[in-house]
Amino acid sequence: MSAEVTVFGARYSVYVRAVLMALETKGVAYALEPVDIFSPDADLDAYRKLHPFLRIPAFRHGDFVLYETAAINRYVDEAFLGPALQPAAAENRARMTQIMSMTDAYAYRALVWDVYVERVGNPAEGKPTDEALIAAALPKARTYMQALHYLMGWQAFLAEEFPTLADFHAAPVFGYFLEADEGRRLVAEFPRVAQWWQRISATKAWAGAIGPPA
Ligand SMILES: N[C@@H](CCC(=O)N[C@@H](CS)C(=O)NCC(=O)O)C(=O)O
Repeated sequence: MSAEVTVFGARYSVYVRAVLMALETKGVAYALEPVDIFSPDADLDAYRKLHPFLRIPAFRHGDFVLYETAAINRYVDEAFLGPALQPAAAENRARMTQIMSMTDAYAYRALVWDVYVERVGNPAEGKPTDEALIAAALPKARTYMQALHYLMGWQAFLAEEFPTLADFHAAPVFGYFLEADEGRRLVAEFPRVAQWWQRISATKAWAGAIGPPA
């Protein structure tokens, strides 16, 4: 199947994974154009035209170029046929947006950078771990888990009975957080959230987004 859209970025990125999960669920064929934003050797001059803030992902559909994951994923849902990725009811739709915003503002840095990178990523690269960063991040991670537990209630997914953009925003953050012992211990304290992770990580969208093992 020839690609309908292009995603610029790399599969290791939380935000690229969120977009790939949306495309996989929607059934939109994509090409992933490599941009290694963290490589000191990367020549990012051309990429700056697509994303002036030099983050990944950027996205192109025909002549239409877009950046910012929440905007890209809403566009993917609304511009293509396939299953709905946003709730129809106003309350659930607002919850979805709330969870995406919470994940950006309060979870991404604490769970991915302060816990996963410090506990797992840095040692793997022979770099030291900053225990103070981890210690300061864990209460923030707990607040995020408590909020998700409360907001999702007894639904199968975070904002609905089916996966929505909220799940695609949160799942990649969990994927990294759960690689750390602290992450596994914390999530285990919230069975509804832990069961949600079992559900979302069993989807074809998640498998497609993370791709084959490196
Ligand atoms: N607000 C952006 C955030 C994207 C983002 O922070 N991506 C990370 C990778 S997961 C990145 O490009 N980081 C590069 C940097 O911080 O220099 C979005 O929603 O797409």
